[in-house]
Amino acid sequence: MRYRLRFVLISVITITTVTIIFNILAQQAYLDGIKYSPSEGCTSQPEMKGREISTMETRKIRTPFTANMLKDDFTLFYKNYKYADDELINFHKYKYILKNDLACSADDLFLVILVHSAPRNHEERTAIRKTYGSIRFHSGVSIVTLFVLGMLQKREENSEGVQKAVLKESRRYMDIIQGDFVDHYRNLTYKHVMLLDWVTRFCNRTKFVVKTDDDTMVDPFHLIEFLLLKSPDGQTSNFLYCSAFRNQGPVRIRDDKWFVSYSEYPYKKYPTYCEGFAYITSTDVIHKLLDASKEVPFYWIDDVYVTGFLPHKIGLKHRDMEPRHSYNIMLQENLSKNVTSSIFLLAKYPSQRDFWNQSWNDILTHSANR
Ligand SMILES: *[C@@H]1O[C@H](CO)[C@@H](O)[C@H](O)[C@H]1NC(C)=O
Ligand SMILES: *[C@@H]1O[C@H](CO)[C@@H](O)[C@H](O)[C@H]1NC(C)=O
Ligand SMILES: *[C@@H]1O[C@H](CO)[C@@H](O)[C@H](O)[C@H]1NC(C)=O
Ligand SMILES: *[C@@H]1O[C@H](CO)[C@@H](O)[C@H](O)[C@H]1NC(C)=O
Ligand SMILES: CC(=O)N[C@H]1CO[C@H](CO)[C@@H](O)[C@@H]1O
Repeated sequence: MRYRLRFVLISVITITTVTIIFNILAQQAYLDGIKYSPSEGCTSQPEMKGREISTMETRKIRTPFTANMLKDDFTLFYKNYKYADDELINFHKYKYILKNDLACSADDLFLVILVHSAPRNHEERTAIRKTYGSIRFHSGVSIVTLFVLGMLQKREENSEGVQKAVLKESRRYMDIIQGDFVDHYRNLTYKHVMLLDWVTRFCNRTKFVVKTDDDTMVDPFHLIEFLLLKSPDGQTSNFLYCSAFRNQGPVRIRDDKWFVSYSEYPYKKYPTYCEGFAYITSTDVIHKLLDASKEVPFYWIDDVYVTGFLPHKIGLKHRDMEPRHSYNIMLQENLSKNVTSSIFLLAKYPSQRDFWNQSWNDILTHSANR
């Protein structure tokens, strides 16, 4: 009897000790993760470290680690809105270098296509202007295509020359919206929320808004017909149409460009969000998303922030792309007659970009008179 008691006692003490040591080690490993993650999160841009470390350090205090956070309870991320104190994301204090609000003055404005672009991507913008961007009117409604840019940092190569060229481009085409923040992939959420701000302030007469990237071709004929079918008078509301990602989580591979550390985002899953190449919304959704952004703390992956957290906060459901009105990869075998089944054609790689002009010709041949 006494032996058995002693055995139980020793077991309990051993287990407790092991548990305590394990916890200390785990905690230490987590803190190490925080200490080193800032530089690892942006290896390709060492000169940007300054600001990044400071955001990380505040996050360290903001999100004390508990095992609970590894679960899927991502609402905790944005429920904590006393930390929603970013001048741009939460207070919308955008300084527009280029505003071009006259672009929205058409009486029957139906659709605005807003294209994320970078200051140096002059060629991509030219290619868009020469193809789908040249279509201003179809089936009795007006369309306008504009580009959304940030600024190069002064110390970047030829930054002044590039900025001069951007200003010249804007004078000539009047289709550039530029904010004064640094154009960088870690700053895309600034660009994206600025887009919401711009539509709300300067372009709220449009019925629909499309957000896309400058490596994606839009079939404007298909797009207009599709939207007119859904809503002949354009009075649709709560419409958010995209290729929705469900049950996805952050990339945890350290060398990946999109690596997210546990201190930046301690949960396993994201809410449902849209694939980045494009989404289509009714204009009321843009206003509602902008409003929701007042209370959702900054998160650097813009698709997750704008098409994930914000819709989730206001209870807006994504409408999945329908089979004959979705997207495809810009490849030979997907072109010709097959272009008619897609609204968007993606050219992420140079080998796909080679088909840019052919895609447009195929759209003009097979889709313009559908
Ligand atoms: C993002 O923009 C801000 C404001 O311009 C800038 O201070 C910061 O360095 C930028 N971040 C990155 C990673 O470029
Ligand atoms: C557009 O702006 C006007 C004036 O600010 C406002 O009255 C109207 O409600 C806005 N439209 C929408 C759809 O929010
Ligand atoms: C359309 O796509 C199908 C399936 O990928 C392919 O077999 C066919 O050859 C394509 N048609 C044209 C005209 O390119
Ligand atoms: C694509 O077409 C435009 C004019 O429509 C032309 O200026 C450009 O050189 C063409 N690009 C290629 C790669 O053929
Ligand atoms: C819809 C369709 O046919 N998509 C095709 C585009 O091209 C790639 C590569 O050949 C195919 O895998 C897709 O199925």
